[in-house]
Amino acid sequence: MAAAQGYPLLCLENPLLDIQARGDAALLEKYRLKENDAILAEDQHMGIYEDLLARDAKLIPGGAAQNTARGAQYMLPEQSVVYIGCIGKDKFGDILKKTCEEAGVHTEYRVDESQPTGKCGVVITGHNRSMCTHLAAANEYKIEHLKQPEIWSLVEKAKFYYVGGYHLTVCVPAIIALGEEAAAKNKPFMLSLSAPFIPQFFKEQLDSVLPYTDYTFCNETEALAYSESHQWGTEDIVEIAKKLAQLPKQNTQRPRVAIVTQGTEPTVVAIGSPAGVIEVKEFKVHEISKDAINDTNGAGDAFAGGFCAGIVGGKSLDDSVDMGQWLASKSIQELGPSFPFPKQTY
Ligand code: 26A
Repeated sequence: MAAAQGYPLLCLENPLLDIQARGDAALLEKYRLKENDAILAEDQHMGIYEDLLARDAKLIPGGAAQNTARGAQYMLPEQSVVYIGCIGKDKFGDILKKTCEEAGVHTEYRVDESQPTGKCGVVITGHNRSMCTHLAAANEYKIEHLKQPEIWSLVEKAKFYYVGGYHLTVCVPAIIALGEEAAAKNKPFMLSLSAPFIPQFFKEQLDSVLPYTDYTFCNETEALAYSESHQWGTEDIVEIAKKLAQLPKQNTQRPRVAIVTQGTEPTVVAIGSPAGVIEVKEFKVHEISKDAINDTNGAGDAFAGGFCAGIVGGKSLDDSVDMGQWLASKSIQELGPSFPFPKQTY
């Protein structure tokens, strides 16, 4: 049962189960994967899930924004986060629902009867991860599902929104509906660019939702892909962050904040202003020893989760970035996009 008062943070994207195993150059080569990337699976990739299972793959709840939702809830008071997306009627879907429940994230899944729950093959090589996603049921989320009265009432009750950019491959109208609601009521709307292929191949879709974003997250490769696809003629991360912060905005009551994470390099934050003056800040990451790293799958999602927890909790921008970096450092010490249990406090 949905809490009558709703949930402050509403997240939307693609619920996926990660099938994650250590791989090698031969496995990457077989499916023509880069060592650090995310792609949508085509017919020639469908064998990868069996190959990963043959390598003793672990089944780990994933889906980028679902990881962020669990991460934000990890640092917030109970009943703070609701997550929506589409799963199939199967065991994988049940695993996702249970994991969210255990993490205290309320889910409002649409259950598709015809397609299986989406899955993401994750090939770990060293500190890199290559992801190959078969969306299946996750691709069946439609605007009418969001507009169902019991779901839309949660949208109206929410005070903050986080959408994974990966959803731009699924249902742009749902993202825009959330963006409109956020802008009309001056509620913060946050979006991650998710992967280089989004600015490369879903450029129009991305550009149709960017005006709604108050907080825009990306990592350095996504920032570079955005700059390249928009022919900005720069590979300078600070310049790109500044230009992202300055892009047109629907809600003019808030400046846009563009946040670029860069692995172990400092996080660059550019804060726009109506007068066009851009402030840039850099934040060092929370260092941990290389030996303590388990895998980096989900590090960016964890950063966004900690950051969202800060913003939802009324913390300053600087504190929110620090919370993001804290949660990312915790997540990479776990297997996949997970967080330490018993719970650690910030
Ligand atoms: C549409 N695509 C490609 C995707 C994803 C995705 N989540 C949603 N949509 N491809 C990979 N992921 C998730 O990213 C997380 C790591 O950041 C994986 O499920 C993984 O948990």
